Amino acid sequence: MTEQISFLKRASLTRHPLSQRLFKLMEDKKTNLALAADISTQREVLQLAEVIGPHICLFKTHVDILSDFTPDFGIELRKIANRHNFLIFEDRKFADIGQTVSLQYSGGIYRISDWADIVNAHIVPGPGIIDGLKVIGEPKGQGLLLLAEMSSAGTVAKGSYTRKAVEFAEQYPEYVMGFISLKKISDNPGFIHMTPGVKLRPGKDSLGQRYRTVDQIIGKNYSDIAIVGRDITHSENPLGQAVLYRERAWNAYTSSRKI
Ligand code: 5BU
Repeated sequence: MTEQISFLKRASLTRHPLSQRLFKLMEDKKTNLALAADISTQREVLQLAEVIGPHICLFKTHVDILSDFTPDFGIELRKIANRHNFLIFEDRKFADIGQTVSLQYSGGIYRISDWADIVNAHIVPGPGIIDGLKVIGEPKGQGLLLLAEMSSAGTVAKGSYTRKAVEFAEQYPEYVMGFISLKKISDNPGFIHMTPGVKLRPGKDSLGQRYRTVDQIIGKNYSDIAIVGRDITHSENPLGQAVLYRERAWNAYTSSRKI
């Protein structure tokens, strides 16, 4: 097992400007918590960002869930992100050829590249998908995460597929920031690992989601960022729950990194 390195040190070990910013803001704010805001109205999503913003490093959206989307959504969310110093991650999971994803990323109704700092992609199409997104995102200083593993039961993203994602990422260190994965899968300290499927207790939902705890994914598996959705958004006290998750995720990080 290689040594576990602090976020601050890792900021100097990546050439990716947005990864540097994310590592530094995590250390500055002392949070490695990301919120998954799977809510269907703009007002509620923006309200969540405003309230939980001071406690997170990253706000994850599914913009196509919104029933009342207008272009103001991206503008308003950006303002809140700038005020509370967090990044915006649109969990779009692109999966097509390079030419098509470049259009999906920059155009359509959502114009994701106008407001999201980070997007993600499946590697099924091959590295052309990275080239297609990079054309749009790199000039804007944005970043990409590759889906190397998924939290859902029966996922086929494992073994040689996961290793392929690492191989692809290594070819694009100036654009790929890291991975969605259940554990640390690369020893390159510049890559960031983010893990969804997190709850206070292990378990599952009725549609294949599987949950692990913060201690499992950050403390034992050396992932970096815990992505939490319903266990915060659907709790009686989302702010209190976010504060609790923030403490747990940060403690799991500080007690498992050495230098
Ligand atoms: P939850 O409410 O904490 O279960 O939400 C998890 C979020 O993370 C949700 O937005 C999913 O789309 C997202 N997710 C996931 O759950 N598992 C994965 O492997 C990936 C994304 Br990739």
